[in-house]
Amino acid sequence: MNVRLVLGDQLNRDISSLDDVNRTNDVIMLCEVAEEATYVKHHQKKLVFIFSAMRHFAEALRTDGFQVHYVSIDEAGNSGSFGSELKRAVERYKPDKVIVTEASEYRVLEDMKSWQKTLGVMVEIRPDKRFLCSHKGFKDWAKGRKQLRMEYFYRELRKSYQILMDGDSPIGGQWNYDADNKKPLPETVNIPQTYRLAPDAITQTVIKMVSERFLDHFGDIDDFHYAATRKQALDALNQFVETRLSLFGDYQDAMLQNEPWLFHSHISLYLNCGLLLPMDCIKLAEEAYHNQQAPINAVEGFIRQIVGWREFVRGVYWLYMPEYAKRNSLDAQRHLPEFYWSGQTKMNCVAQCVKETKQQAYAHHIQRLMVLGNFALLAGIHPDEVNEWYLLVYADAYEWVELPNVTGMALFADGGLLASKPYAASGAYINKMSNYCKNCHYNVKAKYGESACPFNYLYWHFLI
Ligand code: FAD
Ligand code: DLZ
Ligand code: SF4
Repeated sequence: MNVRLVLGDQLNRDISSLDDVNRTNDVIMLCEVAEEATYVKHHQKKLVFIFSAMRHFAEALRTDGFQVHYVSIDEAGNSGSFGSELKRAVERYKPDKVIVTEASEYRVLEDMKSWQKTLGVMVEIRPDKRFLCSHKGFKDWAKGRKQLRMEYFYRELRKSYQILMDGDSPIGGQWNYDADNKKPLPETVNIPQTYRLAPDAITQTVIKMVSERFLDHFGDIDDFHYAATRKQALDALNQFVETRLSLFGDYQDAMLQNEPWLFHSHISLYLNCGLLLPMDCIKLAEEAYHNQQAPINAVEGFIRQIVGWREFVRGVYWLYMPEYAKRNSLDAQRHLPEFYWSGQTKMNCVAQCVKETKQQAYAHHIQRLMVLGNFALLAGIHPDEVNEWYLLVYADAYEWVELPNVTGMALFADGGLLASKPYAASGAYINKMSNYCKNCHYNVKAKYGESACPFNYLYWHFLI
């Protein structure tokens, strides 16, 4: 018999560790462990989401007749780490083999590689098939290139998977419609609701446990409304395609006070923990284009995020780790200001983005990049402190995707491996793309003096 360990971000029946699972002989193991919950103090909503999704996944496996060994975090005897929990399971089941899918993060994969020796049983580590590009595929693509640019990588994947293609040419005649995707959002536009699901009994139990046990972690726990199963995540994806995809492109970069969700998909947390697969999203979006439900700039824009950026940042992460995590090419040395936790700042844009992050464990891309990331870049905050913040505050954050986005895209701390230039901007950009400045203590037009917008003088200081 085999013990098959499924990690909290591998919650999919097509995960390679379950490929040849045997209902009678094998045991599928999931464990909630203190080490994962606290190595950074994850947002309370993120913990509720992961533990609830893990418990729902285990229940679905049991209903399907699999033998499941589930260790909850509050179970007596829980030893607190993947390695020590596996040790207990190996002592109990005496398996021929432990089978796992490679961890998505360097830290955990390194740990996995030591298990065969420490457990004294064969540990088979299988590749993660959930991405469109394998580690080797990315390495081969990157080999010999002077610069790695997402756009060229994205085109290759579109061609090889025939996504939005008409033979060898991109549908619509252009590879990229980004120039059409930078519209500010008029305050009169009707914004559809995001997906909302009332917590069921499993989620309610988890909410209670997290609120008692992880009280000192950042974030609001009330009003939890995320999906916890694959079916629910597919419902959330469908709702996006039906109600928001058509305007996703137009308003992708827009920000509006008290409107955290806008026309984004809000599915990254599901994709990153396995409830959704990239092809689920790509197929539905392509269908929406062919059924004339959504225009090409929206569909291409959405697909580029998943086929382009998501795969590209993973490739960069695995190509350059572990050295990548130490990069600080601009020698940024300041500490992260307290207002990243409290939201107490007179800069309205920052206060709004921190408030929404605290409430939802979510902020959309431009809030993360051009407000919170931009400030950290301009103010010269040390990448370690910025990375820790991003890794713990967002429900979709795992190091493989968080680190390149922060160190590479937001902070330019990798010296240009991921992005061609720093995403540095003054208050004028934030004013163009949002209505935050209207309600701000500072004057976005002023460049110096008491009332000047801090983004303005920090921007000029940064350039100098
Ligand atoms: P949408 O805007 O609807 O985009 C659709 C999907 O495309 C997303 O669900 C996501 O899977 C993918 N995607 C879009 N942009 C990126 C990107 N740059 N990198 C990887 N995938 C992308 N994304 C994470 O999943 N986890 C993170 O920890 C994370 N940290 C970030 C930190 C910074 C500083 C920045 C600038 C971006 C970060 N992103 C991260 C990327 C992006 O902001 C989120 O994926 C997105 O906001 C999630 O919301 P959504 O599902 O509504 O995305
Ligand atoms: C994010 C997370 C958290 C908070 N807790 C657990 C856990 O208790 N058990 C588990 O299997 N996975 C958890 N995860 C997801 C893991 O951090 C993720 O699978 C690894 O980081 C992948 O490298
Ligand atoms: Fe942000 Fe400056 Fe606008 Fe205030 S004035 S909201 S600080 S960009």
